[in-house]
Amino acid sequence: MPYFVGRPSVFDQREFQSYVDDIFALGVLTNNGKYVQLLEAKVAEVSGAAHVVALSNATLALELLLSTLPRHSYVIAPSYTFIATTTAIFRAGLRPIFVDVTDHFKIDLNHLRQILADCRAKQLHVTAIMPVNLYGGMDIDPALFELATAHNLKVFYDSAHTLGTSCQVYGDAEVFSLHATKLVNGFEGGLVATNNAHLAIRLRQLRNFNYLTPHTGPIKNSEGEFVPFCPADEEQGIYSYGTNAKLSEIHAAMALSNLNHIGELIAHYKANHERYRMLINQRLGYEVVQEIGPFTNYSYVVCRHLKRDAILDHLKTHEIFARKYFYHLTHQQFGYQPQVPTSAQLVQEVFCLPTGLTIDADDVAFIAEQVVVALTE
Ligand code: T4K
Repeated sequence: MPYFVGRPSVFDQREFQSYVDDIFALGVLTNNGKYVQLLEAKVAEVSGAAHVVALSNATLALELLLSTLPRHSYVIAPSYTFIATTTAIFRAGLRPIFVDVTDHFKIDLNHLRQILADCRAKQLHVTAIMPVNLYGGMDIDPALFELATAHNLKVFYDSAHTLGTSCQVYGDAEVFSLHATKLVNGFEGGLVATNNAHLAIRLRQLRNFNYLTPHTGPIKNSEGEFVPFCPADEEQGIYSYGTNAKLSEIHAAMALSNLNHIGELIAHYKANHERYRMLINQRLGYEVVQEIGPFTNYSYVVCRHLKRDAILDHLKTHEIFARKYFYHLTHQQFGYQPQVPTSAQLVQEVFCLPTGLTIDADDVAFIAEQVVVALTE
């Protein structure tokens, strides 16, 4: 049987089916229905966020979040990420500056300091840092926040991989993905988690064509000033252009039925991760399967080896479809040439092994054995 990295995890199909029956009985299929609201409340509970806004996918969630920044300003983000991160910056009308990452996939703070100094010297209008919490692990070095505060920058996290990793929201906002290949599968879907009420209301409008609805009414910002995006007389007015980034009820129901079991999900992924580490690293005597912690949801089994491509070729002969996440540095697709040597090395060496609810201990043993064979024969 073939083994895939992204085979969706569905915790309890019957629970999902009961939600689907309820949705049809209610007759509300989209536009902020019961299951979108239940999902937002559950994510708020799990992530510790005061406000959660559900959207149709994480790429649009990132784009709309970034669109709240001044147009044409600069955002500092890693190039070593999925193309969605960089695409969202451009589509929001912003300009990226690419920062290198460490061997542990976190922003290289020395490079970040250098970039900030350069930007200051050139008087570039930088408005945000967007760290990417890759592979289930969090990039939460206090020095990162100190730099952001010192330069008056927002910190917007691309946390597409990390729902369930932390029960606290870091930075100004975090964006989670509910794509079918993620730990919490909603077929598709994205979430913005934030403690900023104003930002949450803004995103609720943007996801719904920028309509002003009764519950988004006139509000004040943290300085107590009136925020002038609501026409004085009309609840149904449109502030300016928005888009349709709403999550449907079916997607929300799927995500909720999985999120209800987040503890069991993480336990399963963790057991797979630990077994892989034991069967590969201990056998070989060096680290192929990477440690992502201390804060992780174990959703990706990330490996690193100079012989990556040969390993993948061997695995394929046994119908094991490991993935190179990520193969291209995203800046290349937009014609940039930053100096990011560690990122350039990582894309040559990193690969991910199958995990998730469809992969059990016996599968892990078989796949691990093939990795060891590829490296020893
Ligand atoms: N930021 C970061 C850092 C991200 O990694 C992502 C997405 C985003 C932002 C944006 O999130 P979303 O807008 O997607 O919510 C996947 C996902 O499409 C994407 O969500 C994910 N990251 C990215 C890393 O990977 P592929 O290219 O792996 O998909 P695909 O179709 O090749 O599927 C992978 C494997 O999974 C296949 O070999 C078969 C298996 N599979 C997949 C699906 C969807 C199944 O067995 N069943 C399925 O339904 O993109």
